[in-house]
Amino acid sequence: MEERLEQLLKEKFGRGIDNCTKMEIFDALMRLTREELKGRPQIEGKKKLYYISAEFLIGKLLSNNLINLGIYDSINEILEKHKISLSEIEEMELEPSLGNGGLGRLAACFLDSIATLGLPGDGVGLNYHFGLFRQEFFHNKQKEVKNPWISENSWLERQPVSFRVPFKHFTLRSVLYDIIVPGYENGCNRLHLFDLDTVDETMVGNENINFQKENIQKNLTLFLYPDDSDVQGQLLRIYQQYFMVSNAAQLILKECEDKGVDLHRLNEHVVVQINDTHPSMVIPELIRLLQERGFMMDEAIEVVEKTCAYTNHTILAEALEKWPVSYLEQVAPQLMPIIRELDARVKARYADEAVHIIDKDQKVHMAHMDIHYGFSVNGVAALHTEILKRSELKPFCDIYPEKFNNKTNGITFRRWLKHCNPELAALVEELAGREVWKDSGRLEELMKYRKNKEILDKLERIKKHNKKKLCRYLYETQNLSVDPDSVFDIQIKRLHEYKRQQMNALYVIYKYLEIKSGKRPERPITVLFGAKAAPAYTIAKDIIHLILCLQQLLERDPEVSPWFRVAMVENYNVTKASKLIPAADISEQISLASKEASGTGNMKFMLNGAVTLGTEDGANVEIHELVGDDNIYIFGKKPAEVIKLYEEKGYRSRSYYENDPQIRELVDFIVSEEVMRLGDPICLDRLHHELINKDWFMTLLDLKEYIQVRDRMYRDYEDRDAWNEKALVNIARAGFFSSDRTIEEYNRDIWHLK
Ligand code: 26Q
Repeated sequence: MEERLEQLLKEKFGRGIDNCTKMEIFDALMRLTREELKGRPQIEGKKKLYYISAEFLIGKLLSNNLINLGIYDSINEILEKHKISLSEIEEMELEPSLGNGGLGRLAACFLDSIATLGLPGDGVGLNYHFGLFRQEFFHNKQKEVKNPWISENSWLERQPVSFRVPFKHFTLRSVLYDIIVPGYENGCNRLHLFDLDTVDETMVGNENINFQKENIQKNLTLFLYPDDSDVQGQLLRIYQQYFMVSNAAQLILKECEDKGVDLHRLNEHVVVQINDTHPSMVIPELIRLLQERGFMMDEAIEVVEKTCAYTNHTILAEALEKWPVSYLEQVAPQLMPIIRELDARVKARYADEAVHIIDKDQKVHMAHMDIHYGFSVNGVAALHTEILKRSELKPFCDIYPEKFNNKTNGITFRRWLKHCNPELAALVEELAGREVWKDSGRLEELMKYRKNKEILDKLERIKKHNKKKLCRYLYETQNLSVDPDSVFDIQIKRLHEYKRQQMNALYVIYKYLEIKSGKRPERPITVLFGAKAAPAYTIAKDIIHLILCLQQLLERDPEVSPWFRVAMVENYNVTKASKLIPAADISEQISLASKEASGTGNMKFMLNGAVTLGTEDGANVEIHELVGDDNIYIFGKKPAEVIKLYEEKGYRSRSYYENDPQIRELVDFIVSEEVMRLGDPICLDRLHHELINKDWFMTLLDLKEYIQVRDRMYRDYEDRDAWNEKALVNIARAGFFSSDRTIEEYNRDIWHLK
């Protein structure tokens, strides 16, 4: 291995390892890893999965590939001999910007587990050149800039595959790039990313994310989730979706035809997993392509129905995609006769408008099409699936009870423990054995040590080490000073009102005022946030603005700053998550009960020994069951109570504001002179007004209890042994949340591969 590395460096740079820059070593390591990947067998089988997703939030790949190839340690040793740190080399890689949040990261964890289990399954998506925007902070506000991530040295490999995708007014040609996905000590699958051969990066200026939305031939694969607050933006999204699924469907049929598969038996050779509704048009597109190959409508529908399965990731009504018929007519009119036929068959059987595909306003409900014309519908956590069955999708569950099933999300422990937290990973290996990376249930072994002072102290030392590392990173990258002896309380996730970052901010205000009145905490507290807000989501951006103003207020106050600091990390992404999670003491999972489908950050924190402060929501419910009441802090109204409040329109934030002096004081502080001086009065006023008059996600409902429980948590933290035991129990009981377990269940109940 060492010789090969030296050889690669010599050939390209004419120098040995000791005289090369980090970038040159990175370059050679990339090439070496690619060679290794090519040498690994492709996973094969009679039946293959195609996991279609608008997002794949894969993160940097160098270290992960080395780990999965089983050569991380030897490469690390070689570099150490030359006084080079692999973790500095891996910083050179740009993080692919192909995702937004949980759904995209889940797809990435799934690809890792599918290959690790040796199952034949590829991802299919788009190769967005600027991906999701990069976030910068400017005058305490989020600014969006483009995020170019494709360099000469990326993992993309151009394939000799290209399809024609017919739109109403023109036909576009695709080009295919693949990223090889190695399983952990196993063979490889692929991530197929389709691109446009006419894409034009010069459509976008330097300092912003604006571009001509009409020029589809040039812009289709520039951005993930381009702003859709106008019609042009919405049309662009439909163009993207159809381009993605038409390529996917053509690839599927081509691979079948190459293998000589009888397409009447497509479902015996292919299963398509539709990741939320963004790829739903794959259903009518497959039907259309089969018709082109001589199928009758009935035959085509019958086989496609047995091939496609749908995963739902949300119960927020505004995220359930509905597209006007007229938009689809404008983009891909060839699909409309098929969608109309699918709808007509539904309408012939069911009078209930709630299950129709095309509603009376002439909108196409993508999820409805998936449920009628797919064979499986799954939610992503036990509670979420129950809510789908009992309320959100009840009319469908009454028709097709056998289609509904739960698949509680999971995460890959190779990335989210072995790679991101090497010290803890080493301890875990020592206590549970190296097999733990393929058999997550082994983590239970740690339970034996819950009263073992030596092990508990080790856990504490590892956490402290990770905090120091994070402090250094925050100082170097954002000039932030954070006290490694403080409690680290972290909330990192997309910014959304239902996730209630604003409630965390109100706690920050509460604590600030407490300290100002002379009540210091027993130990300094550090509150960290990481979140991007969708560019057109005004209130979400106002919440970021408030947090940044509070950060500045605390920082500048010498009475408060030694005791209490708040910081928002800029441009939160997978790379930053990997540094934040191992350093966390407290994991904030405070969504309004019933609104977070699952959450997966909650699992990553648990696995790294943080204790959850959360509501009975998503997978928090399952974490609670696994660790027991003593090892989690649960607060807030229960899902059933929240659902009832919505049904009865029973929540009035104004009455909480008016009747509770403490709540009023905290909310009013948003527009106090202190904060207004640092911020933009328009944004702060708007947020203040929103909380009092609307507060759709009921922040004020749970605020008081949240404050009490969070304060109790900080007090409990002072009993170090008891706290370390909680951390240990959380790690030991996290085995269930391995994505290997999730994928085994998908395969057992839905895919039936191998
Ligand atoms: C909707 C309408 C129009 C255009 C885009 C969208 C859109 C875009 C992105 C809708 C949803 C998303 C992303 C959803 C998402 O990330 N959901 C998260 O999925 C995770 C994995 O299952 C869960 O853990 C989280 O609870 C869920 O929020």
